Amino acid sequence: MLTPFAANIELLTGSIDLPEQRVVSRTLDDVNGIFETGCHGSEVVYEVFNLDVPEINSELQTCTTRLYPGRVGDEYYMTKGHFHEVRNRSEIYLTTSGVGRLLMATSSGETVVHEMTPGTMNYIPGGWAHRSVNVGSEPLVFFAAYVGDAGHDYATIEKCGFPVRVVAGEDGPTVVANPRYVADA
Ligand code: S6P
Ligand code: ZN
Repeated sequence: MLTPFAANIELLTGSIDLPEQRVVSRTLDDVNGIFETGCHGSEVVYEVFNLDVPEINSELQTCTTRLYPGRVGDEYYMTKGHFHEVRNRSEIYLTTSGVGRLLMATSSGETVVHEMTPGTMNYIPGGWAHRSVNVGSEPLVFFAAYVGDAGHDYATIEKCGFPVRVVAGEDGPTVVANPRYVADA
């Protein structure tokens, strides 16, 4: 049985005050291939601060994501995106800073896009792949909690892409179809 724990999260940055955290940092090199155009370099696109607990379905994994502002071509910086390996595992996000879009898609291509602003709680039901996009000029920061044994399937998104992209249009962030998307047959 786990011992209860508490953490203090800096809402503007997503920093967590516990030493026992696992930090994942993704650079432009790491996310090359997710944008229409290639991207290279050691610039950090986003960081995830994870408070790991046992990967069992009676516990909840928690973490914060700090997604920096920036663009590759006309696309905003975004996360790689994933399905949960155990497909029916759900997740909630709570945005604490910045402005973004949460792209969600099923394996057959049904798509929902929701806004992320400070105070927004996004519920991601099981079966929906998810990717966050920073459409603002400050870091997009959000807290996430998800079922302990969910796991991450990145390969399907790497193979199929997402049905939509978010690009900088004349009137601001615009959701457009991704012609290179293929449904996961
Ligand atoms: C985990 C949750 C988030 C993402 C993070 C980075 O299930 O959805 O913590 O891991 O936002 O995105 P990605 O797609 O690189 O894991
Ligand atoms: Zn997830």
